[in-house]
Amino acid sequence: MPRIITVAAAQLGPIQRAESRQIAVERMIRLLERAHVRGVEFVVFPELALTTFFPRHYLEDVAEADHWYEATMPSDETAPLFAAAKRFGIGFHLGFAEIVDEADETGALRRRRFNTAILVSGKGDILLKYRKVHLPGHAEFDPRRTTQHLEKRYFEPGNLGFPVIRTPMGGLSGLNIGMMICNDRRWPEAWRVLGLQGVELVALGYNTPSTNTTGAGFEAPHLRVFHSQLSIQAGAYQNATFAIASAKAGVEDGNEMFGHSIIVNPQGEIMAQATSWQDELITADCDLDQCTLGKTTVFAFDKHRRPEAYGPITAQIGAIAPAVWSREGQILSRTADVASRPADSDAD
Ligand code: CDT
Repeated sequence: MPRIITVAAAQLGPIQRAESRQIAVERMIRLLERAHVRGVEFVVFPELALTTFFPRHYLEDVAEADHWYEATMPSDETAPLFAAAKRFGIGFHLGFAEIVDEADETGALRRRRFNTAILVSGKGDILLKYRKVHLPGHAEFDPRRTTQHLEKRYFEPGNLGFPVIRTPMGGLSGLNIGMMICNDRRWPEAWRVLGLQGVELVALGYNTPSTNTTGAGFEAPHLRVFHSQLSIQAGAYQNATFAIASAKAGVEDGNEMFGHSIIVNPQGEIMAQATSWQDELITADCDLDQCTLGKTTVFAFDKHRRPEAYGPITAQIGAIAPAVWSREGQILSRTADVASRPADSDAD
């Protein structure tokens, strides 16, 4: 029996700062209706799908931003989305800002804020939660930037690792689904941690500006799309998994985001791609048995991985300068840390 699941990326056009969650949820329900007509069983919505990408807005007091976060899920405002998905029997991945009173690593109970995504079954059950690990941007107002990117101000790094769950979805009795959020897709470490749990389908949402907003130099917009897709295609191929990447697109609060949502197969090929900057549903039939070739041959991890050679991946953060060659054949001592960088350096 082939293991085929019909999936969709539900790209969202811009959600302006003044727009309510209710409007965003209504738009998502319209996309679910279209998904239902097309026989879709699993839908991926973008990162921070319920609001504008608010980390572009600086607020002196972080608590002033609390209205952009969700304290419960589902809430009164998001319950209609859950109800619609349940009515159609469609599972979904949803990104949102989470606020919670939770103990930290020291045991202290405090208010915490995360950039979060949940995986919801076609019956409306929350199956898995992920909190974004790689937070780009900066924590303080940066006057050099054309647009702020204050994820480090508004969120803590995720504390749930990169989880994968085996779950029924659509007509399948079990498949391995993992999650990541936006900037995570650029980090091979994130993909590999999912790969090491046998992931077959990676769900990820993103909000990526079309232009480099750091003020640090020119970056061609087409290359920013290329880098996004390069990362997703490489991650899918190197871990023999499908990936559904769903964007927020278009001009939001005066800032353009590039869309280009894609669905990728385990060979790294793009199966479907969004072509608008609006709400758009792209779909693909994913035969999960296509994961088997990569997982049992070139990326049979149990046969070929050499973790004894990968120590620096987890032992260090920044790059360390290599030993220096000399004509006398002596290896001179290592020099300074080449990763020296401003404490609050940007990523976007
Ligand atoms: N939301 C998010 O993580 N955006 C970042 C912007 C950096 S652009 C190089 C991203 O990685 O897409």
